[in-house]
This record gives sequence, C-alpha cells and structure tokens, in this order.
Amino acid sequence: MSIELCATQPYSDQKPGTAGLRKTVRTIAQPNYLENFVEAVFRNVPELNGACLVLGGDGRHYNAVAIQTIIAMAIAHGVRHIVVGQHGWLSTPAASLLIREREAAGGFILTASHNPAGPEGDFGIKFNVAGGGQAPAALTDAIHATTRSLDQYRIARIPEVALDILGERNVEGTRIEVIDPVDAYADCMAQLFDFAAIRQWLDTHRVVFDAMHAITGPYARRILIEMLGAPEASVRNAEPLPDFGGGHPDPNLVYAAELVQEMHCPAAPDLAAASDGDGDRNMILGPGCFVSPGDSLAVLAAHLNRLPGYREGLRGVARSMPTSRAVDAVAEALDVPCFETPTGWKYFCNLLDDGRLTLCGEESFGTSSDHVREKDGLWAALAWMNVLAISGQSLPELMQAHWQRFGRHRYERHDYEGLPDAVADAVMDGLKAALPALVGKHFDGLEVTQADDFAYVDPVDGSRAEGQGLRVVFGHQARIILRRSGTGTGSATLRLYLEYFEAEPAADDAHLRHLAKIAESITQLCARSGRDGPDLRT
Ligand code: VG1
Ligand code: CO
Repeated sequence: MSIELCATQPYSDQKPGTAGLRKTVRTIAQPNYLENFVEAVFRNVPELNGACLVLGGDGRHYNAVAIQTIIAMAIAHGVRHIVVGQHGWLSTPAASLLIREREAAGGFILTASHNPAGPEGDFGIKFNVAGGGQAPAALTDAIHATTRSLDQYRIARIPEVALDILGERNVEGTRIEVIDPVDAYADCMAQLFDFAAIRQWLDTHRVVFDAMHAITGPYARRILIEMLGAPEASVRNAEPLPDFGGGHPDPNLVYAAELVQEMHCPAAPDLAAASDGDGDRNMILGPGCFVSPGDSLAVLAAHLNRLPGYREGLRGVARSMPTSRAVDAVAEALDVPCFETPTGWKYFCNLLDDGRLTLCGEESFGTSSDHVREKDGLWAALAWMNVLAISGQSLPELMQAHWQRFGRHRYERHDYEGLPDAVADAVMDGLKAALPALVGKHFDGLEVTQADDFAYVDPVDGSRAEGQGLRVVFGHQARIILRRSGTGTGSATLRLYLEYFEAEPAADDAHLRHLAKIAESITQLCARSGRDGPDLRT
C-alpha cells in the first residue's frame, strides 16, 4: 500500500474553539495545515483504527479539497469503513445521527457554521466522537497539544475518490461508501414527528423555509416538499452553493431580514423558519411575531410530550448559561430537572448520553433533542409545525398563551465585533474585577443577588470548565451576562446578553431597554470599547 510519512512543521494556532477549529480559508490552505490537525485527531483517537468514520460538510468552498485529504489520511490510519455524504455533503445534525446509527468511532464535520464562505471566507473542521457528540474539552485539549509538536503525518497516495456517484468502492482495503446525505435523517424525522398531522395542517396553512443557500436545502426539499406535500415555493434558496450565494447564513433578525419583513405583511405565511450554514441553527417566525430562541425552547419543552417521538415525557431539559430562563419556568411546572451548562453544544453531550435530558437549547438559535448530539435546525422547524398542527392555535396565539401561563422572559443579545484583543481583555478584566463589590447593590430597584465568573462542574464525569462568562444576576428578575465569543477567526467579539422577566407580559420592551442602560453602567462596555452601541442585536 502506498502510505507515505510526510515531514511537517507544527502550527501554534490550532486550538479548537466553541465548536471545532475555525479559521479563514487562507489559514487552512497553508501547506500541511489541515493535515497536521487531522493527524493530531487520529493520534488521539486510536479507536478509529479498524473502525467506521463518518465524513461530510456544509458544502462551502474548500469542502471538496479537505474531504479528499481526510479520506487519504483515514486510509493511512487504518480506518476500515468511511461513510461519506454524496458531493461531500452532510448537515451537522445528519452527521451526528449517522455516527450514532453506523456505530462509527467518530466523524469529521467540515463547517464554519454561519461564518461567510468562499475563498476569502472561513472554513472549519470539527471532530465528533462515537455516539455523535462534539469532542469533549479534554479531547480537544489533547488534540491541540499534539498539534504543537507534530513533525510527521501519515497519508495514502491515492487517486481522487469520486463523491458524486452513490455506492461503495474499495480503496487500498478501506470500504468507502458514498451515501445520500438526506436518507437517514429524513427517516429519523418521520419517526419523531406526526407527519400525517403536519401534512393535513399544510393543506390549509402555509410555511416558508429559507435554507440560505447552505446545506439544509436538500434536507428541507425532501422532507417538506416530497414527504409532507408542501408546495415547491415553500423552500427557498434551496441549492447549497460554495459561497452560500455571497450571503451570511445566520438565521437571525439581521441576516434573515427579508424573511422577517415578509412576516409583518398581511399575507404572511403561518410559519417561517430558516437555518444556518451547517443546518444546526434555526429561527422561528409567525405572522407579525419573532420567537426568541429561549422562548422557542420553552414552548417546545411545554408541548414536546404530545409529539410521537416524545410521548414518554421529558427526562430533563438544559440550556446554556446565557440562554433565557424561560425554559426553567416550564421545567419547574412540569417538575423535570433543568441543567445550566456553559456555551457550546459539547457541554450537553454527557448529560444526553447519561439519559438525563430530552431537550436542550442555546440562545444562539440552537435547539435539539436526544435524537442526535448536535443542535438541529430542521428538527426545530418540524417540531414547531407539529405543535401548531395539533394545537389548533396560530403561532401568535400559542405564544400569548405561553406567556400568560409562565410569564415572559424578554431577551436580547448585543454583539460587539471586530474589537482589538486588548480592548476585549480590558472590558472583561474590568468587569471581572468589579464583580465582588456588586452583590447587594441596587440599580433602579433591581438588587444584585449574584455576580461571578461562571464555572461548571459536569455532573456526569466531574470535569470542570472555568471562565465561561461573567454574570450579574438580579434574582429571578433579570440577568446581565458578558462573554467572549469562541468561534471567530480574526479579532475579538464580545457578547452582552440581557434578560428581564415579566410575570405579567408588558406591551413593549421598555424593561429591556432600561436593563441595557444598567448593563452599560455596570460593564462600561461602550465606554471602554469606544463604541456607541453593538454591531448586531438579535
Ligand atoms: C456561538 C454561540 C454558541 C454556539 C456556537 C457554535 O459560540 O454563541 O451558542 O454553540 O456559536 O454554533 P460563541 O463562542 O461564538 O459565542 V454553530 O451554529 O457556529 O456550530
Ligand atoms: Co451552525
């Protein structure tokens, strides 16, 4: 067999962030950059030798190049069976599902999520472990350590593997199976949801799903149009493009502004949803109504046990620390455990594997259940369709009823992007130093009950994560949180999260506006960064 040991130089910047290694295409395309990272994964996951590996990505620029490299390296590292999506495509949740179903020892998911794509855009590589979950911090730390001293990698010299044709071939003793990227995922969705009820609901209701020229197009087309009978026009921007059509496939009020605007017109559809680059995020909209991700999680928690895949009820729910506490209120009413974890889906995985969770979510437009170990955009859209189909209510009616019962957690996230590292550090350090003196202080009638740097001890394996965000808590009433993003590829981004609880839902967001002012006086974010306000408000 033509396996080569290639000499290489280590790179010092291969530390995975919130969700894998994310870099500009220019960085990734440097000589041996990708090879080094992949080699480090194989060295730290010896179980891959003789086992099955899942492989696919969001179809962005460089996806096709990277897949060929990984196939050749997998063969050299003794992988017995490679399951790869046709055209090199797999959405993040579909990849997680396949790792589970095929009992693979792991999988590579090539994506930089919603970050812009193309030669001048970003690329990313994520390794998920057996069971489909994101690599835990201990593993990503070990991988990073290996990359710092690497001087050789192993690769098979093989001709390019054709990925457009479905089927199996044998290359140097490794079975390469090119699969339809949608099949297994679509089957799973049909098991979890009441497709007959959704089909019937779609006879008299209209949905729009915007795939934003990213990976969910083929998934949404198959499920919504072919399986559920929605009209062709229901799925927009359905063709995955290497540059995502030049857009920014981040489903939020800013980057999906057209869809948001349409929902305020008299002829608005009954439900609109959008997903991101790799298909794990979701935005849910109703006529004249945006469902904040924290509310979406809470509503699904309240209704999930009425859907076929969840009839046994919820074992527990979880949210990332900055995510609104709307779901906590539902968990309390249902008497199910509610966990608070650091930002990043990897922190849910142990709880899911241990059978403690059915549903989890993040404020960053991420929701999913125990069917996979990733967030799942299309799953969330289908869950909402199913809930609406059986509730007989419109989306705005459902929201009103929810807030009446549980109260309303107003929520906003403010992103300050493109900050020099030193400025971001100064803001974080300044607030951190001020935290101890804040407890007991009053700000316009709100009393600080807790102010700390969030640390988390995993209840399953006892591992500890520190420095996960600075939080100022005003009892059940409000929270202000500040943390630094771990997914950027250049300068620093700070995220300010605001949450205000209204036991009696108010007519406008005046409480939140007021909280934003308090947040500035406490964090000095604008003052210290020299900005007038955030770059992005979602
Ligand atoms: C962001 C979100 C986080 C999410 C992560 C990956 O991380 O805040 O909730 O898990 O992106 O999502 P950060 O560190 O930039 O705040 V995705 O859709 O990029 O895989
Ligand atoms: Co994503």
